[in-house]
Amino acid sequence: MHELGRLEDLPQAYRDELTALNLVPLWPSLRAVLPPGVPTRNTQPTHWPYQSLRPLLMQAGELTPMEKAERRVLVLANPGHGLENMKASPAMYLGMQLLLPGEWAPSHRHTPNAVRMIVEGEGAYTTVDGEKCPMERGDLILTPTGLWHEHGHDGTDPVVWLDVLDLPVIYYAETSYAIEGQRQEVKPGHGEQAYARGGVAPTPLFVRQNGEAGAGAGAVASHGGYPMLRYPWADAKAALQAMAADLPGQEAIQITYINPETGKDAQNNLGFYALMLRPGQTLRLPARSPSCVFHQIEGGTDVAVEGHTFTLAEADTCCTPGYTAVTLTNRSASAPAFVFMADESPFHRKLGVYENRG
Ligand code: 1HN
Repeated sequence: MHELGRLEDLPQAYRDELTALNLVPLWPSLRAVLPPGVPTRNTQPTHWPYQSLRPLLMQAGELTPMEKAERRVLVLANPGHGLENMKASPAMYLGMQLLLPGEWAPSHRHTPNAVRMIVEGEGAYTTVDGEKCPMERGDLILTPTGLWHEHGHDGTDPVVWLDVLDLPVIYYAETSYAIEGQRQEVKPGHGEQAYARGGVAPTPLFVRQNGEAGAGAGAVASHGGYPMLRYPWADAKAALQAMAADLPGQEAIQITYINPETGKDAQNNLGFYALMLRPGQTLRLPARSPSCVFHQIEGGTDVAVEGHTFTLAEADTCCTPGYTAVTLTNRSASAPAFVFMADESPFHRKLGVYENRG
């Protein structure tokens, strides 16, 4: 690719005239916005060890009462995007949130889509669109766009969870806003009960036709098209273990968190997955366009990317840029490792730019 003209090559008077009319010449910037072969990525491989951030999060619990925080969160910010921009990657926001016993995070709803991955503690719950979801280690709880949500804590010890939001892209599109609300009335019914067994779905007296979604027709709340809000870790782990036992020759033991009525990704813009690495296993993930986030649920994993190797201990989180292969190695020779993953695949597919380069 040959070099194009620079801004400095143009007479200052001409540049001033352009500026005065809100005009910009393309050619000095063309190569920057369309680099050859692979995009420029600001996302730096970044590791957030839980043991180093936890004391600071607990300190936030002493320094800042809930009334002054609303959501008491330390944001996991990627230095490549500028810490103040609160991005782990172009489309992903990550935060570690602390709720202390007896505290309550008031009800609101907003345009960004959120999920919580529960990291530590017992006794807290989040109520989403009237469904009370208990929070236990490893559970994934959805807060899809527009649904009311609030958090409470009836237990005795601090509860911490990882928030994953598509906030950067919703904010970029100038579509991010919130509405404050009243405490929700809890309604009966739990999606994780109605959809607890694979291959069968609730059917309110033959309302369901072949291939037609039935949720919302009475037996279970549809929550605006998101009938399953809580994905218990016990069930996800059991699915991974059953698959590993059933297919001893299969390399990748991975599940996708899906909407059980549509079979599609559980949420609009971000994809959520869990992986099991057999004892001692090394698994190479292909170079794909989306950035990824890895969070260690159980065990320990080495994450190798672009010459860095992050040693993930339990509750550690890291992120990797797109278009880059990632190699995961279970550090234990005797126990499996379980990793939660989030990525930008649904967003890339919607944009029509999703790539798997192998
Ligand atoms: C939010 O609503 C929560 O509800 C957590 O717990 C983090 C970050 C940005 C915007 C909204 C919550 C958030 C958030």
